Amino acid sequence: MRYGYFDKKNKEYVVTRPDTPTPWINYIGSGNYGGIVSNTGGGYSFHKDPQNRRVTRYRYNSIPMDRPGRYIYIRNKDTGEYWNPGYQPVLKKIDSYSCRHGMGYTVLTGEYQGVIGEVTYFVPDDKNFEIWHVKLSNIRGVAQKLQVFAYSEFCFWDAIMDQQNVDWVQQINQGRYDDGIITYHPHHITDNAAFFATGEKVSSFDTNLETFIGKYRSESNPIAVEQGGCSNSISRRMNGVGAFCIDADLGPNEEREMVFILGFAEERKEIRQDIKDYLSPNNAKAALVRLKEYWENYIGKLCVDTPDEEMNLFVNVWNQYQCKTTFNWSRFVSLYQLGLGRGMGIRDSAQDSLGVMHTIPSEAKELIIKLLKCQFTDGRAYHLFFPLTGEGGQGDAPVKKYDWYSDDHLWLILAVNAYVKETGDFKFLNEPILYNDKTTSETVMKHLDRALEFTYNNRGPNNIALAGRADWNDTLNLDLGNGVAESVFTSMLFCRAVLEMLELCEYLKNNGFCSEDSAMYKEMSCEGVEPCSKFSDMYQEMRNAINESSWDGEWYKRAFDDYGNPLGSKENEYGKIFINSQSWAILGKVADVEKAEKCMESVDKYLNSKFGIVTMYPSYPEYDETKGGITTFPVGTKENGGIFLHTNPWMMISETLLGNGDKAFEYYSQILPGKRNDDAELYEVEPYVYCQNILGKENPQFGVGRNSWLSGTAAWNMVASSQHILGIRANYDCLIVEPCIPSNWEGFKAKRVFRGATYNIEVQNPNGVNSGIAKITVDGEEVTKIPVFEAGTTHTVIVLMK
Ligand code: IFM
Repeated sequence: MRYGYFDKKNKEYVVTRPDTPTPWINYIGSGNYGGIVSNTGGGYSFHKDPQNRRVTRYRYNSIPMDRPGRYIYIRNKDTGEYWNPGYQPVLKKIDSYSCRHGMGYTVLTGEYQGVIGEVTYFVPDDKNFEIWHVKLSNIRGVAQKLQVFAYSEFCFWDAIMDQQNVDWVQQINQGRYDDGIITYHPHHITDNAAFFATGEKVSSFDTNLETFIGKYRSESNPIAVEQGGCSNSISRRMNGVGAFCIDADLGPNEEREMVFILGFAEERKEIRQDIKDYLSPNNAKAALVRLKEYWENYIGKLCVDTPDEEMNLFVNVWNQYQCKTTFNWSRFVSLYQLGLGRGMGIRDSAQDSLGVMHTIPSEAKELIIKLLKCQFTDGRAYHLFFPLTGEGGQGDAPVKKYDWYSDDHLWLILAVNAYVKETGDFKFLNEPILYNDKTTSETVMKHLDRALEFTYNNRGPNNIALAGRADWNDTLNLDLGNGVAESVFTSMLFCRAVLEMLELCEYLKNNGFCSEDSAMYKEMSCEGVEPCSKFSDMYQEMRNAINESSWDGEWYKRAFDDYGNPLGSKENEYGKIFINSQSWAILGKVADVEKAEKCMESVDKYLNSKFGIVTMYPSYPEYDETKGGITTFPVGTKENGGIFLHTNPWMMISETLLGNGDKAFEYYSQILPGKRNDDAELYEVEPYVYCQNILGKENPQFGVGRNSWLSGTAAWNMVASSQHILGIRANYDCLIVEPCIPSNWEGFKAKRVFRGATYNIEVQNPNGVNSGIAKITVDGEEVTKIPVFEAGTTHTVIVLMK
């Protein structure tokens, strides 16, 4: 069954019935103030940090699900009937309903008894507040006496404390009202406040939740709405609400617009001044136009026209949009990750930066700097950090012998290299950055060097990387205290990272960047050993060690446990084969061609399924402490044999590196969320963004998706599709176009903005090949390399495949 459709022209997903199998959400805001809005108006808001600056509440794990939210109630004064444009929370069957999720905004529209209510939620101009623009239309030829109630339930800013220390929180919360502005703050805080405001004439208001709803009622039937007015309550204890009642009588066919503003103020005396330009409906609408322009510009750096409509839709709009959201919020705050405790993941954010590099590289750089500051002086890194304070943390995996994850620091190399290739900003490599001890500072390049050294210095009995608490797979917890468990995946990631360092150093050396007085050069050469040979030796050594210890005949093993036993081997009863040690054998250039092809065949044979490639097979049936978290999941779930989508683009890239464009595209296509639009009853999650996991082929609920939005799937699918299938990627001194496409494509077109210049690219595939280039012309001249052009210029690139 379908619950909606893509409106391609307006770049919106339109939900056409409110009872979606899970809340289908959107994000508003740009990474500072913002929040989540579901297709029925459910969700919550926060300022910079969902743990420490929560603005409104949300009840997870609760039925009725998806409450509370940003609610507009429309009440008919004559009949006393009331309803919501978004259906929740009153659940009145309305005459029509739609939810339009666009980039950075959501519009809920409902119609009931001749009144159309429309509410648009968005954050204007990256401010610390959000606008709810409400439009009421009386489409009947008779006057209607109406009231609008606007409602949001405040949260104590520390969202953990809000649930844990009710005794304290409920004694100190204070709600106040002053001429259209409700403020909410703890008693002892004199500057900050959360607020809810309107420019309309307020008939009545409430700041106390119990008064607005009634102690034994719910958001479905608040006493204030039922009675047709609020009580002007001032909350001196208990729970807070921002609630307004506005009279909105409409003549025949008359319309009325109004604006509500919900936000967080660092200085509460400045709220009125801060919001004054946004309170009028016209100004609010103008801000929405600016927001749409921002997003057009954001996605406009890459635009493709391929024979596959779904690919176009995702590369051009939805995948790019999702990448910005993962870039903003890592794995911190969604309807599945609660914005509590977890913070921004170091490995996650480093990977997320890859998905936005082509469009906002300077913001990516800022994030990368924060990540480098999370590194210890020995090269490893915190597992996560909190955006408000920049403080780091170590995550949840059990600590036995080691307290570090084996992979976090290595991803930084991929992120920095991608940044330099996109921008040509080599100076960045020489910038000093503090370590997390806040006193030692070294260049970016040295930070990366130290990351490699950490893994190199922490190898186990097979001379490959120790596993630590876990690697990319948070749930593979092999360290039991012996300290010998090893990760084949991390070893392969190390190979990839060291090759990227080598590539970078060779470029620097050959292009005069490594002068004797360059700080980074001096810092990196170790006891007189020149960096390029150092990295080349490190790579060879690790590659040999992996091949000697971990080749299993048809695929690579995944790890060795703390007793030295392999995981991901044909000698195992369960967990015989894992996906990541096959794809990364290719990404890390560990496998020779013969082994690489065997790995790919084995993945296709044992792991692939119609909804995507599972992480491993067969799944572990029971808990096993030698493997840890992975065996806490039932068979076919998440890391235990589920389709953990983040891993699938690594397979796509691997196939392209072997020249298999048909297979790469098959893997790409089979997990495109849009392809599940007509199958939403089974899939359950939003068809416009990737989810993190789909229950795998061994699970009785095979095909059900979960944990939508915040997943490395977004960035890596962006990389796989645009940089490897379509083959358009940045390099230090040129743009590369090296497609690996389905053989039945006659070609494709693309526009790519690179360092400010626009490249209009046409790829021609007259002989129906997957890969291989016969000729490239730029502005009519044959070239071997597509040059960097002056910003502001436009160029035509024609790539003729063999
Ligand atoms: O790699 C991790 C990620 O950091 C958080 N979510 C789960 C992934 C796989 O375990």
